[in-house]
Amino acid sequence: TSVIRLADYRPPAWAVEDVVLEFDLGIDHTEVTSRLTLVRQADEPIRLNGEGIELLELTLDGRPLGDGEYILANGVLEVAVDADRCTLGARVAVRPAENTAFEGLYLSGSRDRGFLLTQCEAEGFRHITYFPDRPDVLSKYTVTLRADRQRFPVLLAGGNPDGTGDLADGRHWARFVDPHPKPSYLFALVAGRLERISHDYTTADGRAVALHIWAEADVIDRCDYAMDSLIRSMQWDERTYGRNYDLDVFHVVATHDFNMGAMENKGLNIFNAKYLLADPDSSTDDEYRHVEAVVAHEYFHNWSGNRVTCRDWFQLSLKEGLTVFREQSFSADMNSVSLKRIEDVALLRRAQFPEDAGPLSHPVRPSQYSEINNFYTATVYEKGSELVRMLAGHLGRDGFRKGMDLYFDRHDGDAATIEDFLKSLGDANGTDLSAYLAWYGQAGTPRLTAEARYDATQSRYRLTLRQRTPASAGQTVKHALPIPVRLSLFDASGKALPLRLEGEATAGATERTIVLDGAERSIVFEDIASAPVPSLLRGFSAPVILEFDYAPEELGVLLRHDPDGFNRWEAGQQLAGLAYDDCRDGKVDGAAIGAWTRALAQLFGDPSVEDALLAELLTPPGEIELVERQPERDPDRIRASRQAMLRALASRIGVPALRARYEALRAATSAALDATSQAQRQLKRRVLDLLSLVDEAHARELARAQYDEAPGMTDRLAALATLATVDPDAATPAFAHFRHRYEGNALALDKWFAVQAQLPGETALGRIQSLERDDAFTLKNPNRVQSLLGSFARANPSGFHRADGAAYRWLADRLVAIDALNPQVAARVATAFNGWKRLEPVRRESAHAVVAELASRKDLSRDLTDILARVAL
Ligand code: BAL
Ligand code: ZN
Repeated sequence: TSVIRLADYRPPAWAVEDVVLEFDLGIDHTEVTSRLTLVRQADEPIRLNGEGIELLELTLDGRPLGDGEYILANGVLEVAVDADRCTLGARVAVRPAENTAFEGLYLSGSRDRGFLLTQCEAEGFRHITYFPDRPDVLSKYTVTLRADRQRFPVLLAGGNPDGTGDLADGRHWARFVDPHPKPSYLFALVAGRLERISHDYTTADGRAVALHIWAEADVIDRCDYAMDSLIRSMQWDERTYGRNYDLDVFHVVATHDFNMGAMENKGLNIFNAKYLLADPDSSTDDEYRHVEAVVAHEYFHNWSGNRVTCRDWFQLSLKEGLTVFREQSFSADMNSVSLKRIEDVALLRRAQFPEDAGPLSHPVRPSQYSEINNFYTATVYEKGSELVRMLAGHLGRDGFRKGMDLYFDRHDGDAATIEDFLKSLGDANGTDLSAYLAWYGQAGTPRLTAEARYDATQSRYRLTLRQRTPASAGQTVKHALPIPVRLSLFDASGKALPLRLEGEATAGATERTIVLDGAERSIVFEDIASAPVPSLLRGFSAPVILEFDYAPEELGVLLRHDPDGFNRWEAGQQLAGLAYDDCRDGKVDGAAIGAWTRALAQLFGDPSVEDALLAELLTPPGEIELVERQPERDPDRIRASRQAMLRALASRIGVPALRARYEALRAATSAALDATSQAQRQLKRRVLDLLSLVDEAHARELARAQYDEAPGMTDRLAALATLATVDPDAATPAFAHFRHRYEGNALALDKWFAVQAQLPGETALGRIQSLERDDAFTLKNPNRVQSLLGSFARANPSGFHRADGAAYRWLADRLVAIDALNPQVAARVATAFNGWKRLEPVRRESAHAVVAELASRKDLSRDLTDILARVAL
């Protein structure tokens, strides 16, 4: 397969000033007529991309072109033209119902009831018509849709409405004009039978905007929370960044058939139903938060992505990292700053750190790719957001806002680069941020080591910071990066000390940010009366792995006293990591496990600790994160050690305290969605899980009762998961009940599949195979595939990595089948093989055999081939 390189970028040879599109829509056959106004930028032929479409007619300035007047080869249509300006017309046919890859124009749902929709990012538009399908070609779109009125009563495209009307034979039409130039990946249309909810919104700058959320009739009553979230997002972006919406209508559409989470098409966002629908009976608290976050994310793209887009796909993080950062800030403002930070860092560690430590590791701005669909990754999104956060931290709130204003101002209507972004932020603040560019080009998670020396005679504390980034896939030479380290020092009683650095006249604040911008830096704090406990990298001020040789009791001090909610949790995580080391191989013995259980038992009984934070503190790093602590991984042993440490914690807290806490939380149970109620549910779940380790019979009864009594999905699903872990047999009737209760509710059934897919141990594969035979299972639906195969392969280490390799062989078989339908989905599931090299030898051998065999096949898609080729290396 061919490789695209950042270094080879060249501006487009032809600009497309405007695009006139007409669609004659049909499920089996859709005809697309296009008229492009092209303007020469370089002395080259016109080259348009097109894949899987049938060319019916081509015209140049109205004159039909014959066979010899153009070249059509390898997905590129080439027309040599003398003039500097011309109109190229094309008529093509596409087949939506046959499009199982969900890229371009396709059918969601059944032939007789479903609707038509598009997905164009990154390169879907070339499946709709011939076009220079690259993000730096921005054009004005006029789109007319024509279809049978009965079958397709609702016709939508991006832009402002520009007329509707009837046609002969029961057909009708609707036209849309988008005044904002946009790249082809932001084009969208939707046609079918859909219901809507609406809201009249007025922007801060006075524009009346009709907001519409569209969904199929059976789920339209589950869109209210998304509408609330949209309104809050619009208000927040006006308040926080001074950004207003810029069209007269804003459509949002829900579909069950979608490869991504959602898509920010201009004026017509399309959502995977999973991130749009929410109701207490079928959605968990986490899902409510996800809906709020994804609605905000897609809305925020209207500026960070649409008004200012990317020059090329290497710059993907320019819009994605920035928009994730904006979304995270919004969610923090709507909920809790420190809980949001905990959630985001936990995700980074669970998803991005392993990605960056394996063969799929790549920089936030990759330098090459062979399939761009495979770069919608945790690195581009989540690590990309961390880089923006460092820049924002560097500039401060007002400075960052000034920088963002200049970026939006300067680049409105542009296809920009990461350099443009850094330059705008820097110029607005009279500073040079180009040193941060190195973060965008270097893969791998830096290791930050800190070493401390306390000199009692001089009351001085010296901290030496060093950095090192291990070699990563295809990148062996690493450079020092600017690493902002926010820190405080505490005395043994937990009091934060005023900080005076060597050479400074007076002590200042109790928190400082030190930037490590070379391989090593030492700093000396004066007037430190006794050996302090450092709180380092507060708020997770840089996406690195911190190594500092804490004594367990020092972490105990931070865990009890650090006012930075994130670092308090972090101290607990670090201590849990040490405690885990004390629980390896069946022994449960050492200072760390003692300190961890003691500190948590104390916090458990402390009424000043909020429920939500306590629930987080009671959750040690997961099995996937703990892998990082073990050079050669054996998922069974990791799981056993983790269970042993949790059992030690539960014993320390004690059955009476756990039971009492559970009963108190049970008495408070409601379906309310406020933060307090959510926190209670979350803590209740943690308490029940702990209880199940030391008081099994009673926990089983509680879980059964919780399932029966649950007023909403959060409690119901938690009970099901606990019951299944404690006693799989006892859980069988509950699973059957759930399956029946939610017949026809796709999102609830996804959770039913996912919970079962994550049940650990040797029996997992057999369970998966029988779930595959359930009537509701299909390889054609991406959410269903993720809920069963994705959950199993990625979130069930002990089940997937069984020692005999049977699950690897089974997954390989399924990947081939999925790939024939939907290459993007197959490629995503295949990333589960990313970590095979670090498995213990027996598993490594069988994983390697499976990966190598798959990688040698010649009949797989470019998406899957690309992942396998990199993973197999
Ligand atoms: N642009 C792809 C989906 C998203 O990140 O919003
Ligand atoms: Zn995005």
